[in-house]
Amino acid sequence: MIFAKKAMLAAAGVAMLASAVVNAETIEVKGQGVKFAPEVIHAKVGDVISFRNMATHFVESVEGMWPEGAPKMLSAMGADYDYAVEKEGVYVFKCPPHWGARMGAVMVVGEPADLDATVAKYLEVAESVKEAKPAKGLLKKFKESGK
Ligand SMILES: [Cu+2]
Repeated sequence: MIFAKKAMLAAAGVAMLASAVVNAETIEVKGQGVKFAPEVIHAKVGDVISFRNMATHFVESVEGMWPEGAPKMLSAMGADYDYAVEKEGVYVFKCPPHWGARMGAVMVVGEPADLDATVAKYLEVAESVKEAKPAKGLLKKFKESGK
């Protein structure tokens, strides 16, 4: 009996996993001039962020603006790139060669309970770390977008 119950629980687990995969989406982010389109992304765990039209661009996580334990982003110059979303939270990434022109984006995964505090913390990082400064405008844009 115990074995049967375990097997049922395992089957239920597989079914849940399967439905999560079915609901997973591919979200396309394009390099457009010296911007990512879109610049504000809403995603969920299981989605894939698909970077396309990346000639002259690449993508990298912004230090200090990344959920703890989430895999970092780093693509090759000029290449398409797929990033599988594994963790809830707020992410900021950049195109390093065009970061001075603010080519980056803010991505929210799931519904983080500490969203406002995290955005406030990232804004502090943008104020204090020179390398992170271009994120300020993106985070403000994100706040204005109404989340
Ligand atoms: Cu770029």
